[in-house]
Amino acid sequence: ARLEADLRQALPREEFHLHYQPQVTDSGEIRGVEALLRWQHPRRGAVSPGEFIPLAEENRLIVAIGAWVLESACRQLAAWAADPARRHLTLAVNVSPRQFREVDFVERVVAILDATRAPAERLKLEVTESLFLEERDEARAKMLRLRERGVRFSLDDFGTGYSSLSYIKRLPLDQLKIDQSFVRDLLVDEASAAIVASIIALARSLELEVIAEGVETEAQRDWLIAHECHAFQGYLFSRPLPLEELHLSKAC
Ligand code: G
Ligand code: G
Ligand code: MN
Ligand code: NA
Repeated sequence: ARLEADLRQALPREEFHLHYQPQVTDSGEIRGVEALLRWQHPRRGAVSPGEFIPLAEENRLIVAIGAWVLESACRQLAAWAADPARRHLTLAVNVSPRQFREVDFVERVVAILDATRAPAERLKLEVTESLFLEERDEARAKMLRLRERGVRFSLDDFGTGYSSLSYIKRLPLDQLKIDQSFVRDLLVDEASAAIVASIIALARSLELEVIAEGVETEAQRDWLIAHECHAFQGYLFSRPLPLEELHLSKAC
């Protein structure tokens, strides 16, 4: 309850900030970054989003927090668009189901794109399979409207949910993001390796991009390359970092 009261104050007190984690290719080229929310609590210090996002979802604070994240990210995207060394970068933003299901979610995103003049085609919204457990046709309709405006979609934590493959085929997705739990166990667990290989094959057959998250070792990266996954995110390349510490222009 205490944490919840503090969370209500966090936006007006400007205690949130974003970290950014690079998304790289085989050759080490940075294609984009994922924005990850951080809360610097005045007494507790850094509180993990794994702890406060579920709380924010329960009490709907996620709607205001999510709008702040989107607006901050889009401002960054607009700044990069004006910089020849960075204008190619995509920016991935996590959107929680609760936030996405708001009736005016599409209008909010469009208003933020208009206000910040961020290039919509470089904005990638990360949604999870849980979004499609209920009201899936509404969710799909919203995705289609945003896609018309140029926004891209990535299916985050893929493989951990229950989405039916026939439904996924009907969604306007651009990318599948292989969940880090499978990547972690790739070399020690045959079932995880088989799941990762299937996701890569599924992405190819649906003509979607595929990215592996949570890549921590060269051996994991090499296995992924051998199985035709060529985009990665993880500690092997970089931790999520504050903007000032990101080195976006050079390969890592
Ligand atoms: O960055 P970290 O690994 O601690 O993130 C933990 C969880 O919080 C992840 O599931 C991540 O998707 C989620 N998360 C991080 N930033 C955001 C955000 O801006 N919005 C939402 N909805 N979830 C986020
Ligand atoms: O759910 P989502 O995929 O948005 O969450 C991403 C989370 O994974 C972030 O909290 C981020 O800090 C974390 N993360 C990023 N790279 C790695 C990694 O290589 N290993 C581990 N264990 N976590 C990672
Ligand atoms: Mn994510
Ligand atoms: Na994920």
